[in-house]
Order: sequence, then structure tokens, then C-alpha cells
Amino acid sequence: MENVKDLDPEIYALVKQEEKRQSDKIRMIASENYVSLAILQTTGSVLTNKYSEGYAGKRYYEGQQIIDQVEQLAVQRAKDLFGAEHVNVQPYSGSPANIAVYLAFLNPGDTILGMALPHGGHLTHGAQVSISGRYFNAQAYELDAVTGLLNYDTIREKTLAVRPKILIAGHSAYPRILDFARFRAIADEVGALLMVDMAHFAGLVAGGVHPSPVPYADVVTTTTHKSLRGPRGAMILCKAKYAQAIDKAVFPGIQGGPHDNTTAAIAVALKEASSAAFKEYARQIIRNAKTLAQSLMAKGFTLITNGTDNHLMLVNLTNKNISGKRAAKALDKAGIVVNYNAIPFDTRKPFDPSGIRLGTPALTSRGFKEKEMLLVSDFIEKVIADPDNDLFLQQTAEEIRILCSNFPAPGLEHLCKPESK
Ligand code: DSN
Repeated sequence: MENVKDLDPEIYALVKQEEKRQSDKIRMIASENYVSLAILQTTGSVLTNKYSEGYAGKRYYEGQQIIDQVEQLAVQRAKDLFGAEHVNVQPYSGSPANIAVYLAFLNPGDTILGMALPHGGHLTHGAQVSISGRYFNAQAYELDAVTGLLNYDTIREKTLAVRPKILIAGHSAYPRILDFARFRAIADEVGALLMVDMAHFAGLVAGGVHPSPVPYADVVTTTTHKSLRGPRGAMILCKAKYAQAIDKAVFPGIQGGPHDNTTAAIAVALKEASSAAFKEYARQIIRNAKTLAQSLMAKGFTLITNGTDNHLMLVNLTNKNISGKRAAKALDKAGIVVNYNAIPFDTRKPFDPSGIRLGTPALTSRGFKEKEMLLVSDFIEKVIADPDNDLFLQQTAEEIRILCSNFPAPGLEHLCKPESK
């Protein structure tokens, strides 16, 4: 970063502060992670200088001798890792990927059916504030009010009633495994396409600890930077018969030139995700989440669905007499970064809801295991019990900084000199 330091000391200082924040705190936002130094370096490479509208072998600018190879490598690695017939690696991120799928298959006003946003769905699954809810007839299914689980009978009833052109499975805040065979069967009853947004759990699928949607879905979208631990970007995986429609929808449908530096970093991430070490990483994400869930429940925390099968948990804080926002702010001061989150059938407003969402991908990347999850659970319990005690929060932040110094985060190893308390 020496050149940045000389040219732009303000941005340099901010980047350094963010490095320290990421190193010193326990990051539990379920969609975040730490990429490797190799991925950081590739993202910052000269590939950022190139324009390459089109696809390998059919571009609109010259000079693609290298870029074509980069993109072909990324595509091939994604096909091999996920067993997909066709992959597009160009979407800028998850939201454009989902919108590209709609452009490929829908006309304005057509019906889509996805998980309701307050129940764990994503904005682009048909929320009214999103283009997906404004340009299409967006219908939603909800979780079961008693169990907090998806109820496939009610999803089927809703599907039969609204007859969507696309049935969407996938979520941002649902702690259980999805039954893709059941979604497929429901979609088939009305001749709908099945789209699975696996952004949150793509790394778990790659690591073999979550069922793959690829054999069941017509189209699978995913970001590349969550549990998959790549750069910020996205991919669309689909059956070969949809390849042309998807490619045309991404470019020229909604995007111009792909970000070739990101494409290369996605290729690196896919290589990492194909390794035995990544399989172990994925297993540990789940072991950590289950350990934390059990420990929090033993302390009287209410978890939606009473636990987790994946990398995240949703905590209903109502019985702790604290709102999600107040809890998230206190935890952040104490060195644990989470997001406040609506719970199903929340009676509070989305900007200050009843829950928090906790995820284990990032802390697992820095080497936290079951033992550390019990410490995290203790920290969370104490902070939630005393959220306004600034001195205590500061002391906790220092304890957490010392704990973190013993677990250097990928890409930030240079900041950590192990300390003991
Ligand atoms: N913003 C992401 C999340 O936190 O789940 C979804 O795209």
C-alpha cells in the first residue's frame, strides 16, 4: 500500500483503519468473510484495466488474448466444482444476477413467487421496494408461524394458487437446509422454472456439507463473496438449454463490460474452494454454528427454528428485553459485529426489529473452533445483559482484540502478533 500512502494518505489511513477493525473484531455478519491474500492480489491486478464486452471468442473489443483464458478458466472451474452444465461468471453481484434471470425469462407483470423479505428472503426475490417487486407480480410465501420452518404444503398451495412463472428458493436469513427436490416437484406442478439463490450457502455446497441445488434447479444464482470466500461478484449456473438466454440477459441485457479482475479472483476462489482444506473449512463453519446455537439456547436465548443446520442463526431477543438494533450496537462496541434482523412475524419495524443474525463463515476463516465459540457465546450473553455499560463494553472489546490476535485473519496476518491475556 506504499503507493496509496504517498498518493492519497487519507484513503490509505482509512484502509489501514478498516484492516485493524477487521482484524480486532469478531465478525459475525453471516454474509461476510475474509478472502485470502491471493484473492486480494488478483482483485487488485492490472486486469482492472481491460474492457471485454461479450464472451470468450466473441468480444466487441480487441486485446482479449489473456482475458478470454481467464474467463474460460473461471467458467470451467465453476462447472467442475458445482457440476453445472453452463455458468456465467460476469454478474457484478447477487442482485444483478437475479435481475438477469428475470430478464431472461419474464415479461413485465409476470408472476414470481419467493420467500417474503421479513421471513428471510432477499430484496430481489420480489420485495415491493425492489425492481423485482415493482416490475413483476411478486408473490411471497412465509415461514410457519409456530415452527419458524418452511412449510412445503403451504408453499405448494400458494404456488398452485398464483401459478408463478418462476418459483424462487433461497434466503438471506433462514438457518435450515432447503428441500430442493420438494421445490422442484412443486414448480413442476405448474410448469414454473425453479430458481435457487444459493448466495448464502454456496460455500457449504462447494464443501459438500449442504445439498446442492444444481441437479434440481433450472437456474442457480450465487454471490461469490459469502461462504464461498471469493471476491465480491456473482455467478449464474444453469441447464445448457438456458445458456443463451442467460448470457444474453447478463450482457447486453443489463450489464456492459465484465470486471475482469473480479473474474480472475473468482477463478482463484473456485480453485481454493475445490481443495480438501476448503471442505474442512465448510465442515467447521457448521460445527461452529451448531456449538454456538446450543450454547446460546442453554443460556435462554430463543433461536428461530431452535437451532441451525447451516452457517447462520437468527436470535429472537424479545425475552431478553432488548431490541435487535440496541443489541447489535452494544455488541459492536464490545467487538462483535452482527446485524439486527427482522424475525418471522416481527411486530417491530425493520429498522429496529426484534432479532439479530449471527454467522460463522468469517470467524471460521480465522481459525475459531468449538472452544472459541463457547467464549463468543459468553461474550454475547454478558453484553446483551449489560448493553449500556460503556466501560464494560470497552473492556470486552480489549479482551476480544487479544483473543483475535491469536487467530490471524486471512489477508491480515501482518497485523497479528499473538498476545496472551
Ligand atoms: N446483504 C446480504 C446479506 O447480508 O445477507 C444479502 O445480499
